[in-house]
Amino acid sequence: MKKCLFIGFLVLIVLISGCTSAPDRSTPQPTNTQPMQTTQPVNTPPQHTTPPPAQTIEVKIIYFSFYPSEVTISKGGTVTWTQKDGEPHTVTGSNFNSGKLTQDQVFKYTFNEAGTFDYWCTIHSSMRGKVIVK
Ligand SMILES: [Cu+2]
Repeated sequence: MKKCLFIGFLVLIVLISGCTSAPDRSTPQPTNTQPMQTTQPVNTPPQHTTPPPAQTIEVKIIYFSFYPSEVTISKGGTVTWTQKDGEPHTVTGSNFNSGKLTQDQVFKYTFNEAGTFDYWCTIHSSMRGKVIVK
């Protein structure tokens, strides 16, 4: 009885494998349907007509100056200063102050009011910058 079952099972397997291997139609390399997609679409439609509400602008502190020295940002945007000089500097305005920034330190300030904000380095008075918030 058990042997009969086993043989039946074997026959079933042979039948199934025979069925699946017999047509032999979908075997050759199904992965190579899209060989080259190196070229990207050039004419992507410009979808952003209005700037995003909160943007981030980066200013580098390098060679004893703020670069770029003047940036324009939308209200609610954040300016990030990255100190790249070996000498310490500050980012000091009338309502913000980074304190002494050493090399690779970062200072961020979010401007929630429109206006023109001058800032400077308290250590080196010739270092000056400006943030225009619109
Ligand atoms: Cu300085």
